[in-house]
Amino acid sequence: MNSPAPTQDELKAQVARAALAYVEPGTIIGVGTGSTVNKFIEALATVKDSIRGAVSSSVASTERLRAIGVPVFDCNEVGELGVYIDGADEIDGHGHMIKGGGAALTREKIVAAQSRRFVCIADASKRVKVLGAFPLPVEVVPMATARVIRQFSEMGGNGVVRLRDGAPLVTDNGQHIVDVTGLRIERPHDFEMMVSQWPGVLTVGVFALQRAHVCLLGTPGGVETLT
Ligand code: ABF
Repeated sequence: MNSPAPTQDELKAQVARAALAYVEPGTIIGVGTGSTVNKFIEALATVKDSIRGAVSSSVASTERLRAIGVPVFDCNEVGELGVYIDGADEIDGHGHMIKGGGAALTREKIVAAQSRRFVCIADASKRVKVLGAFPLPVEVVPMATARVIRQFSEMGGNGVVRLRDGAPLVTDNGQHIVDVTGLRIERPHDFEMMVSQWPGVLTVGVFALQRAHVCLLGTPGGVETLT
């Protein structure tokens, strides 16, 4: 009798373990945010003494890293990192991603930019042909949210301010998140460059400039390595 198909949680754990192969001994690694990354941090605990430490992309990941005894460094204390391990909400065939479902997109993009190789870990549900089905997160200075929402509506997008407990979510950087539905992002690089220029936009959750160089995709048939 065939074994049952792996759950999404098992697929996440699968790719999280596979990502350990990209962790170079004696180095400081970049660590992202989200449930798949949480599985990676759990797996990292088994090799934590082999690395010097980590640079984290969120308060949440910092707490988890410290809980397993991994020293956490500030971006400004370290030079270029060898590898950045992070999840995604969507990833296309070129390594372009939508990120920010976990509201950590700004620090994720900063750490990714300081890393030589971005290894994305995701279950197969994240793989898309064209970005945009997932509501695009955009981190915005609060005074600019209404204007940014109007700009997205001019391109057919529908932006709403992300709430937590009935009030606007406040990010680790003290800003708000606008989630935009109704977009079909066929030219991610151009889209990222355009929206990043809008006054009040801190970070748009399209990662094309900081695309993934390697994607470890968890599938029922095992881990697919896409480069
Ligand atoms: C994080 O990973 C976010 O940018 C992205 O939203 C999230 C994906 O979350 P999960 O791994 O929980 O699906 O880097």
